[in-house]
Amino acid sequence: MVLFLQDGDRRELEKKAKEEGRLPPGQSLTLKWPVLHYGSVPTFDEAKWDFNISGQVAAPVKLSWKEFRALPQTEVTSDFHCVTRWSRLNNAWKGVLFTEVLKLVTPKPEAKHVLVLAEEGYNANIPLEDLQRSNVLFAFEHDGVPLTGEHGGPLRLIVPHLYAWKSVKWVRGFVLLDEERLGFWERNGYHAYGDPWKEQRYSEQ
Ligand SMILES: Nc1nc2c(c(=O)[nH]1)N[C@H]1C(S)=C(S)[C@@H](COP(=O)(O)O)O[C@H]1N2
Ligand SMILES: [Mo]
Repeated sequence: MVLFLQDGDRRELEKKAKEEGRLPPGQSLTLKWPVLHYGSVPTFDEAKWDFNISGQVAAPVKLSWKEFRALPQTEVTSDFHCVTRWSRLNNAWKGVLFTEVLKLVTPKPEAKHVLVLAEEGYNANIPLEDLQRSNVLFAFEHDGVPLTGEHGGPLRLIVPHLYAWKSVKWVRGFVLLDEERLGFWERNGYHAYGDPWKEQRYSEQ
């Protein structure tokens, strides 16, 4: 009975989200927060953790956890769309804007692409200008509580306007590139860009 009523609520909210143009084509609304990733949840060891910016920059930068947490913080609320067809709306993220982190390096003029790096070799490619949007951030808090390990804690990237495989969990840095280098899912059949509003789920090949 309780489940039935909750699903009624969900459907009402889903209808509203569709009417408001908040739900991309082929997506359904979830009120829960599914956990989805490849591999196992890495353990966080502050002493070993660092954040690296390299590639097409004047000089590479390495930050400790303390240094990263000392950067200016922002809160951004955004929607989250997974290619497996669920969307979660109104997520309140707290963290450091990508543009704030980028200020720490001097990108070379040819830096146009980014490969975002995570624990255990996971990565995702994103154009630099997409990461420079005002709602793209490295988050360590969600809806007022610290990110749990299974949701990407201590730190994950959030890129609301692309499918959620680009929102890299357990992020450890990024490489600026002069040409596109495909990431983990992008090499395995997912679309290189991944716009949910255009249903760019899979690559054409
Ligand atoms: N490091 C890493 N980040 C990742 C993934 C992954 O497998 N590894 N999966 C992505 C996918 S497909 C989705 S839908 C979201 C899921 O985030 P959530 O588990 O917090 O809902 O994380 C993304 N970030
Ligand atoms: Mo996903």
